Amino acid sequence: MSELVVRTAGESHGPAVAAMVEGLPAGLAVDAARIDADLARRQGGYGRGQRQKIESDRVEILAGVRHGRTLGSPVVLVVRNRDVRLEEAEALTRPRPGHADLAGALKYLTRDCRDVLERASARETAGRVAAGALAKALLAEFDVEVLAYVVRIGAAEARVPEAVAERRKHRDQSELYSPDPKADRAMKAAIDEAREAGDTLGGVIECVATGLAPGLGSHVQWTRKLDGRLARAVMSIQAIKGVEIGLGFAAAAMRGSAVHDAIHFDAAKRGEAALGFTRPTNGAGGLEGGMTTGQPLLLRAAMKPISTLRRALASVNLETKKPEEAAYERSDVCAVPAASVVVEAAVATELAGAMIEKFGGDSLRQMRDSYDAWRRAAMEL
Ligand code: EPS
Repeated sequence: MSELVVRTAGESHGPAVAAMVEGLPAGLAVDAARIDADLARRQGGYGRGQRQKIESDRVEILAGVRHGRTLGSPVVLVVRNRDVRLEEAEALTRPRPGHADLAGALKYLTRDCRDVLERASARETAGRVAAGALAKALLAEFDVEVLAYVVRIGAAEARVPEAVAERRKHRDQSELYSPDPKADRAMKAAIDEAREAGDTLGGVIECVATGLAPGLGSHVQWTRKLDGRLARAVMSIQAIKGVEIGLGFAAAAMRGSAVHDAIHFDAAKRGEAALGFTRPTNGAGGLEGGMTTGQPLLLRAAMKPISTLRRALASVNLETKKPEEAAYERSDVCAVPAASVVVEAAVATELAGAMIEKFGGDSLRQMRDSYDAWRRAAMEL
């Protein structure tokens, strides 16, 4: 079975962040400018701190690509850091509640939390976003589009337009990466207030993927269920504390008749992703039995407020074991917009993996033939 594997490496203030992407078919066009555009978006968004004024993330492609196309061998992507000071940086001995500091120090038997926080830092997500751009390029070959945007910052909520194209248009013009221009002012105000109070703010990200063939993922083994795999990919993003698909938690308070999506058939829609099967609602968020239904995939992620607080919480000095305030390091006030770019990359990576598992071959040509053959057979059902 073909498999897509993405791994990252690198410390926040080390020389670079890297990603290795193994399992892409040969022949996929790789456009460094497209990767850089996502890297730039990840660096942006209202609420970011001083670090992003230092960095200017650009991808270097070190392996797996020739004449602008993948070779089928592992692709290695590198983003060099500018703020390199891993060796000189001071020890951090007053763990920040909410960061990986204390759990990591105890795990690795050290009093210097820096040994842990440098890798735990969300800087790592530059690697996931670079890899995700390749996944999006593969999905685009099959008319699959993945889009993530910010629907909540603190108490400020966005209204999500019906049309995905409208969501994209507004998101691309918004400093908050929100799909609702009317929400931006309240979101910005909430971030400004948190900043002034020496505090931080979280929010909610929504991700939609359209054009997915039905039957991606699998019901046969829990490790292969696509909902579980998406949840893992998104939950593992720094500061994400909740993931829901479709109605998610709201479904728990509703009756089955209001939750599940009736099935209809419309021969005029035979050529669409869902092969003519239509649903008046999408409470399932495009997944049933761990497989795609052909409806848009809809996922939401809850991000907690960043744990580095200028008005620090109580902590303990690991050297003295005496109470002291947690360390304060330069950080962001709100990184929900940036995290939305990471969610988009993580979802795209899982979906590209599911496509490769079902249709993959050594080359993109072979993958396309396999996809077309499956569609033809499904239409004959
Ligand atoms: C982070 C702290 C900040 C963030 C960083 C994540 O970095 P610094 O300590 O250098 O100011 O800016 O995120 C990034 C560097 C990035 O590129 O996303 C943390 O402690 O997790």
